[in-house]
Amino acid sequence: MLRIALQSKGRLNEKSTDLLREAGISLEENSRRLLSRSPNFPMEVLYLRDDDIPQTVSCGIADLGIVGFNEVAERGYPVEVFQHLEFGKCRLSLAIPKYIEYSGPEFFEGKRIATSYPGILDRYFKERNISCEIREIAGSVEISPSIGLADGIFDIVSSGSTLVQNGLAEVEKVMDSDAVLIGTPGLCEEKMQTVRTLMSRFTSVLRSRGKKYMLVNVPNDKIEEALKIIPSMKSPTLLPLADKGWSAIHAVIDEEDVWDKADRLKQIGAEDILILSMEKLII
Ligand code: PRT
Ligand code: ZN
Repeated sequence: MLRIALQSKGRLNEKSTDLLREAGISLEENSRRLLSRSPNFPMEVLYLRDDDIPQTVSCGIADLGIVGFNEVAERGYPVEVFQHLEFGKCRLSLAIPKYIEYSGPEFFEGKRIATSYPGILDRYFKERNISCEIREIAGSVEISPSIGLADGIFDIVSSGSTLVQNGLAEVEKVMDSDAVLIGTPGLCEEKMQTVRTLMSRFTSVLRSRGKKYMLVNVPNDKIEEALKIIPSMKSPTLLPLADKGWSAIHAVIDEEDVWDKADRLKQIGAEDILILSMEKLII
């Protein structure tokens, strides 16, 4: 049985439990429980604050965890990063008041920088031989320059609107982050088999996200042209229609391309374009 640590509440909680459910792993609904066992997969879930997940996994109290890569990098506990999960995407950046001219990372020499991620920032400046004063604060980092606590900040940025609201400009991106599946180093073979099953299910779920299934009828003499518009993952699925001279093509396409591809297919004489949601893509 594997134990996986998930964030108990916060930005990654819902997306982590959604991923498990979409991978066919049922979870008990009672959110007040700290530990809950899946009824249909050899796994129990331990709900923790995200700050505690890397250490809990590193020392083997949990075998696995889902946490922001930023937390893994900050805490520095030895863990295996098994898989990037493509949600919780953000970046960690340096920002300064927008009216100040920025000359490059040397700007920060001798400056005070407020952050909740002192470890990552310290490494960044040491690699560049820049010495500055890192002020560790737990929250509301972005107001530090306006109250005179710091000359700049180092924080998580997603849309960038928090920086703009606080009169700050992003000047250096230090790292990208997303949620990752981490594991205790050196898990036994029996547990690793379950981890591999889990990762392959996660891969299937992630692959099908943002994808649609398209069925389209095309005149036979337009098949070649149509296949250039909707290249398939492997060999295309081509089925003859009862109506002679016509065929149906089935293909998996990116959701964002649906309208563009449908318009182009219609222009070459395609008809009856059907777009379906895709639940899983198991390869
Ligand atoms: O209670 P617990 O300790 O478990 O949670 P927490 O409050 O420490 O973390 P939480 O839930 O806020 O975030 C969990 C993880 O989500 C982070 O470690 C990141 O990996 C990831 N993530 C993704 C983010 C953001 N996007 C994000 N935008 N974490 C925080 N923010 C905050 C950021 O701190 C800043 O205040 O949002 C603001 C910036 O957002 P924009 O869109 O205005 O740029
Ligand atoms: Zn936290």
